[in-house]
Amino acid sequence: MQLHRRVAPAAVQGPWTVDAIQALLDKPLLDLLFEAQTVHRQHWPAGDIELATLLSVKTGGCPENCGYCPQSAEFDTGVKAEKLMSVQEVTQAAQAAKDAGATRFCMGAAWRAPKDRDIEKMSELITAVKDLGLQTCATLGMLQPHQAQALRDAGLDYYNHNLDTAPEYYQDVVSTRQYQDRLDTLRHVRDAGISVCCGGIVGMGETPVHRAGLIAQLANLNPYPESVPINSLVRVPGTPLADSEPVDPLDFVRVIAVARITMPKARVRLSAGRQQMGEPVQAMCFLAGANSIFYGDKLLVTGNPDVEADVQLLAKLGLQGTRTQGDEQSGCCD
Ligand code: SAM
Ligand code: DTB
Ligand code: SF4
Repeated sequence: MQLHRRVAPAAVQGPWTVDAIQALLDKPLLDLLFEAQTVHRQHWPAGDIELATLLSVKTGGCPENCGYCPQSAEFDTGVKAEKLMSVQEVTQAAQAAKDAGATRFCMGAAWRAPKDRDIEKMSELITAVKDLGLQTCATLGMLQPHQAQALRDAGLDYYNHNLDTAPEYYQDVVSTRQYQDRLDTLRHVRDAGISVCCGGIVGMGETPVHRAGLIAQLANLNPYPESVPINSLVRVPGTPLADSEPVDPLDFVRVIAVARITMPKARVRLSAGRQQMGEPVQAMCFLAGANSIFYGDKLLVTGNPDVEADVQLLAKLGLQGTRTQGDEQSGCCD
């Protein structure tokens, strides 16, 4: 007969080996959830959730070939290339997001790497959104150091640039750039004094070791990201990954839990894929330590639960949109 024993949370510190992360992923699920929730409550107020709204400000026609992405010009997904949105259009969307309760507004552009004139136009958008009293985030592809500095000067709070998977699986997913390109941009963003939003995707045919490898990369960034979006692949017809095996929801929950344990002060965001998840799985993700969601009827080009459904879900779970300006309450990433 097995004796009952107390499950103490592991000491939370890096650097993390892939093996140590794999061992966390392999724990009995309820032990893992208990540990993640314990770490969560040591670092974050219970019941607090960040609501971040996304807007695709420049859609489609991207020259990269990321196998998951409906916006690549290489794949026939029905997404049409559009021009960069105007300041007025973006401000209107940002004000609506704020009125609905969002505190962070993230602007996405389907670029491989913006040109300097794109940075100038993005700077106008960022300043306009910041002036509404929202936290600003942008995801525009690879940046050079002077471009990161210009975005910071315009008022950019966060830059989203995902590592997406483990280094050894990356070339199976995208061949038009290298993992090191991603790491270089993350360094430029950090050096410019912009907070880092960096995560990945689960469900692209990766193995559990690749999942551990992704978390190790994220947790060993020094410092680790202030925001960690964990996406469940949205399988878009026409993309090379459209027929990927759907991820077991409990395995997705495990990834959230391990992100929470290894990056205790990060906002761990339950990101793409919520529409396919259902309320019980989302509730388990929050139990595992997720404390942020994308909030609004659309992600970039695919759907997201509508605002009414999310308001109801949060009420059922006793979660409240954060009223603070973000992560400063806990002083992220010692
Ligand atoms: N073009 C920029 C780049 O790739 O860095 C920014 C936009 S890109 C759409 C931002 C992130 O969205 C990707 O890194 C990926 O993690 C996520 N993403 C894109 N398509 C997705 C999908 N079908 N399912 C889940 N996440 C996705
Ligand atoms: C992130 O990690 N997920 C968001 C955001 N950062 C930019 C994007 C999800 C995209 C899902 C598919 C789409 O709508 O294009
Ligand atoms: Fe382009 Fe970004 Fe989509 Fe890759 S993920 S194809 S870089 S928009």
